[in-house]
Amino acid sequence: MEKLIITAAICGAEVTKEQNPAVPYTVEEMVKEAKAAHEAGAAILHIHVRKDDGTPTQDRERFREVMDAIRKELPDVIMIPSTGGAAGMSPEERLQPTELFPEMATLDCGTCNFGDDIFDNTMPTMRAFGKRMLENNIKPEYECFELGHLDTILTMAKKGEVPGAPMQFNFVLGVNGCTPATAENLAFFVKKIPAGSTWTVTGVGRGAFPMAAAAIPMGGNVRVGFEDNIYLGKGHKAASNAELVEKVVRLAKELGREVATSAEAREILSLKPLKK
Ligand code: KMH
Ligand code: ZN
Repeated sequence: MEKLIITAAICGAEVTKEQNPAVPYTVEEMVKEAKAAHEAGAAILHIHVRKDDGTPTQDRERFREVMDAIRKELPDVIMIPSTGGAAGMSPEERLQPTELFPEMATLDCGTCNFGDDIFDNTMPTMRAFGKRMLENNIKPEYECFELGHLDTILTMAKKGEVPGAPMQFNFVLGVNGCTPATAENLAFFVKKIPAGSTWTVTGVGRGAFPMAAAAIPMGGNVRVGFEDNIYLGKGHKAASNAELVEKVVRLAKELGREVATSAEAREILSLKPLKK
């Protein structure tokens, strides 16, 4: 079995310092959380950015500032900026980080409820995002919140509207209003992906560690972080993203699976070695 790739989603667009004071907003806070999460075992960082007051933004220059600052400290880490942004943002706004030519970026695979909001990903939006990623040579991480999202993106890949094999999927399970985080649902998603693909599971809220524990022996990869969950255990808030990553590393150790470095993750994901 390949080594386990752990992704840390360190700030997201929705979670706030009111919910957990350790959620990073400023560039300095982002670098500190990124560094500690990477040192704990995260080969990948999923990046959203905030203004200093916590407002989510997809501003290209804020992404540049944050990603350059992280890159300075972590020369090997894989960064996957978000093109999802926050619910309600326009497609043009959301696409800005792709102008920085990251090696990967998220591509959300369909519209869904997102708590009380609608996370809007129409077919024309997804075609535009796929076109941009083809043009800018960006490997998408295909975010699937519902089973229909997976079917949609596989059809688009067949038509050449989005980058094709080898595809990397992230099954985001447990968002309020979307597919629940159960082992049964996860297994169903995994069964549907083409051979040669790689996949990650993100369990939201209390689904975070059960989904990690399910994915590790299945050969899948795991995302954790404040974007998805702020608790280390029932009623116990994590003091950092690193604590969430450390818990996944402990689970992997108990289950006998080694954790991948960023260089190993780059190979597993068929990314080119980083130019330095
Ligand atoms: N913030 C969510 C509405 C992504 O990063 O591509 C969407 C999201 C997905 O976080
Ligand atoms: Zn995200």
